[in-house]
Amino acid sequence: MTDPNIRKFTFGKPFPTGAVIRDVPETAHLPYLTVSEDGSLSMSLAPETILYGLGPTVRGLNKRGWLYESANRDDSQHTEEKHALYGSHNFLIVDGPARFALFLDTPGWVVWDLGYTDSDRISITADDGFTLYLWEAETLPELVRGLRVLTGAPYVPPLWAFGFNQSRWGYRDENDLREVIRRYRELDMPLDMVSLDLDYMEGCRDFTVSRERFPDFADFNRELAGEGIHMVPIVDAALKADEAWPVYRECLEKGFFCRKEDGSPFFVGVWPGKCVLPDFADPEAAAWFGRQYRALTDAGVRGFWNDMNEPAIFYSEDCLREVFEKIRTFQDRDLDLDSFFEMRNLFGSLSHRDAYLRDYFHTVGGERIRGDKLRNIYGTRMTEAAAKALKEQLPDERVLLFSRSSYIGLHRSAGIWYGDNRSWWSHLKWNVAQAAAAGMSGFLYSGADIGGFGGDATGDLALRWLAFGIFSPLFRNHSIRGSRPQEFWRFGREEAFRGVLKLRYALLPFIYSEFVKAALSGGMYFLPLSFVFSDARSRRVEDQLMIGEGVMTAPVCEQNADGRFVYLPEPMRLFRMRSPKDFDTELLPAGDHFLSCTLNEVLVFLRKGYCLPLAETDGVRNSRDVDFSRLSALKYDEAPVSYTLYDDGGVRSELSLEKYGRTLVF
Ligand code: MIG
Repeated sequence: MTDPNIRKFTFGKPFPTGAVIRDVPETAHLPYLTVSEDGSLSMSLAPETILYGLGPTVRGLNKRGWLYESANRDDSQHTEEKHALYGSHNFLIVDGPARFALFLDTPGWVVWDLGYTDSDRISITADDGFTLYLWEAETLPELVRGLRVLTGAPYVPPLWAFGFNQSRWGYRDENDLREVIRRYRELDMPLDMVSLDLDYMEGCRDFTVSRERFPDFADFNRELAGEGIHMVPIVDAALKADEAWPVYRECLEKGFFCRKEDGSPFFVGVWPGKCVLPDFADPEAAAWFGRQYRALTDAGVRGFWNDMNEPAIFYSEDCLREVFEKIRTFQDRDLDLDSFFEMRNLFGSLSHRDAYLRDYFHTVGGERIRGDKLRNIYGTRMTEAAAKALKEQLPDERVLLFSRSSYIGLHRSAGIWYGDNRSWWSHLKWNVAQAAAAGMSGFLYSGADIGGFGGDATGDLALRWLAFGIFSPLFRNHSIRGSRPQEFWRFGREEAFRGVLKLRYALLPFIYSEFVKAALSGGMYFLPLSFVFSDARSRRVEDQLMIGEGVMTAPVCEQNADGRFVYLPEPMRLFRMRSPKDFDTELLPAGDHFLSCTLNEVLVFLRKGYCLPLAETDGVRNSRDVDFSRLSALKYDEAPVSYTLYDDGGVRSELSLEKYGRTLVF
């Protein structure tokens, strides 16, 4: 494969995001797009053109017909009318008579009108200067590979990070965690990780652990590690403004915070109460923040999730004061419709205002840059700082790191999760599109909260979601405090949950190998059908995905359905799997099929010439127990097939992953 011919076009003075790692010569002329005087880019679309990309944002796989914003935002209501979520992945594929991809590199606001105002036109407008990269290729995977050539290879976490992660906002102490782990163990349901949410900290202060709830954290970590369980604590972006806390004092003394125009700290409210936002755009401040992770790595922690780094702001100190002043004027008034809602809105509109980003400044190389100019790389800088520091602290180990906010470039250092989805069937279906879109931009290690974060899950939703989730590299059940408990043993049907969870562990060698192959080749782990097959129908399928080139999954995303329609672009062998060993199978011709799928089943499809290797899962408690050297395989027919398997060679870091590949014949 030859590298695509990438063209580069600069408009204005873009702030360097660090996303691009390759030198590309500047061109004066751009194909396809018209550049207007204000830098807006536009082109007309043929009726059949499909648009892909933009990462795991709102709506489906084909991005045509909606207006999207690159504006990293903490918005927990992921409804269809939204325009932006936590990450900005300015990568777009245009797949029509013209087939090309572009990456618009700018850390500021971008509006993507993708056939929203006029269904046959694209118009892209950035607030600030940008660098545009554009390239063509024959195939969709080749277009994705172009982005990898430009921005580098994805992060590969250690093997244990591909195990199952049980999380919940609300596990308060050692005993809560012990109980969760005990139940999984008792029911013979494998588990690799438990996430720690805000509850583990001392008053939501990053890098602290509550003494009361975790009397000896290092000791507890050792106890769990002995059982093959990793604790994965959360780290929030903002730091509590508490003079008695050394981390905050140091942040103040060194001036490592975002500032108001007058140079004083920009105080905001987040979980801990009054906080400062560390200035991650200042390399020294970022490095200092990274060093703080040592408090937890010293206690044995090897995995983290970085949250609230859009940055999330509940209120700014100044705006809160104004609101309180204003609210008094409503007291004792006869409130009519307008004034009542105006009053109600005063508090309601305080959170996550875009305007806050214009109220604070970063300091970069002595220069002041307003918050909104760098909004989309704030969380990326935080997480890159963590990744760098973790490498220094643990030079011989690969660690687990994933973030909520992201920008392309971060895919080299960490994974992402898709934030606060809900226990809705529509969000299960949306997860399918998100998984493929995240992989396009390079975030191979990513996933949604399985079962849904907000709201109350039901057993059938949890099972159906699990049936898709077992293929997701980041494989985590997470839910909000106060919601219906959502661990996989909360809903009865234990045999069904166990069978599907075990299937994940049987698939671990396959999942890990396909992941590594995608990472090494500049490819994707999950692929839309159109990335593998060239027929017209495949281009419109949004609820079935390929895993690598040979395997397809088609989750049931509808309540009370006893099966679903599945489209097969070519003959495939269906495995209806209830556990690694309990399944039935049939050969299906190309075309449309209604396939039954009971709640305890997972539909797995195999192409001719491919196989699905499976590990033994009897007695498997976690990824440590999975034996990569004793595999069987599901096959399309009797003909021998070879499979390239990757073992992770342990958690050692300076690994050239290529080294661990070997070919098996089944
Ligand atoms: O505003 O730490 O997306 O996973 O459980 C909520 C509490 C803050 C948002 C994260 C979610 C996490 C929650 N956090």
